[in-house]
Amino acid sequence: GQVMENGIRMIGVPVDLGQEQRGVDLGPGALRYAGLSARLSGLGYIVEDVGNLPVPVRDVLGAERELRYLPSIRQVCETVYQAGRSAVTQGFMPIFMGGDHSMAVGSIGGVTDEAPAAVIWVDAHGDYNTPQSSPTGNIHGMALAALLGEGFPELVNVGRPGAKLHASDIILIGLRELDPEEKLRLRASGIKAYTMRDIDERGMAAIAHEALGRLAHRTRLHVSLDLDGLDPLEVPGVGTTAPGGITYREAQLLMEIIADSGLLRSMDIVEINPILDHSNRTAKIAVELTASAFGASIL
Ligand code: 6HN
Ligand code: MN
Ligand code: MN
Ligand code: MN
Repeated sequence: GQVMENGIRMIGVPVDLGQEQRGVDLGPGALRYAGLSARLSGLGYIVEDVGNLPVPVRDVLGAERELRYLPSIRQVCETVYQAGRSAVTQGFMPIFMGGDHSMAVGSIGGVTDEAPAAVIWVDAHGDYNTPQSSPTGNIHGMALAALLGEGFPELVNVGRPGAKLHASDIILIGLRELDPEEKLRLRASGIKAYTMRDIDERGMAAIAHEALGRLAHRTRLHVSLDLDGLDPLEVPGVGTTAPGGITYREAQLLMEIIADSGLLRSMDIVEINPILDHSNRTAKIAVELTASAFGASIL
């Protein structure tokens, strides 16, 4: 394939099927209107927006509702997987614009098709439920478990059979809301998670550096940024809010330290719900955080 140095490929994934609130499917538009492409090209990248991948609208999927839209989410994740795999093969750094977090099954699967990658998963939640442990049944709360080979086989086997990550490849930052069984599962998993308490006690800089150190066995990094990891007072445009989150400044610092590592190769920006937002504030903040992760500096 065509090799392009310094190329970023924006891929819209307007999926809202992994959860119940309406509006998350509008995330890709919100990020475009907040100027993501121009912000990144201003940093010197060649930016290509390939538009939105095909995603079924839930209003026409009536009978799938009782299946929690699993067949459609699987199909979307297959499409996302191939788009991610192609971007990497062609030398682009993909940015997947969600959509809810269920699409990470495809994005992280796709970017690890040729070679493994480490993942920093910024989230209030663990997204580590199985169909058995989930109190809601919402598939966006199962994405990380599926990537580790647990839960619906339809999701575990997206793109290629089996787990896409080892527990040691993934670090959670911003955790503060787990379901009871999910908590037991996460404790037993070997996944390193930095909770809000860790951030409060030790500071984001120490945690960011330690996280990167723990992922040093990999040469490529994917950041999965669930905007609900930030405090909902700062980013009101998310569906699954949990109070007491990462501040804008802490998130900026994390992204700046990630940029310094030189390892970032791909990113998800998920769970933005413009219907719940004020003046596209959440997408604007997401654009600034993405720019920082890709090397924007103040001075
Ligand atoms: N997310 N633990 C809850 C559930 O329904 O499983 C919330 C999941 C949130 C998922 O925000 O990506
Ligand atoms: Mn999430
Ligand atoms: Mn979340
Ligand atoms: Mn509001």
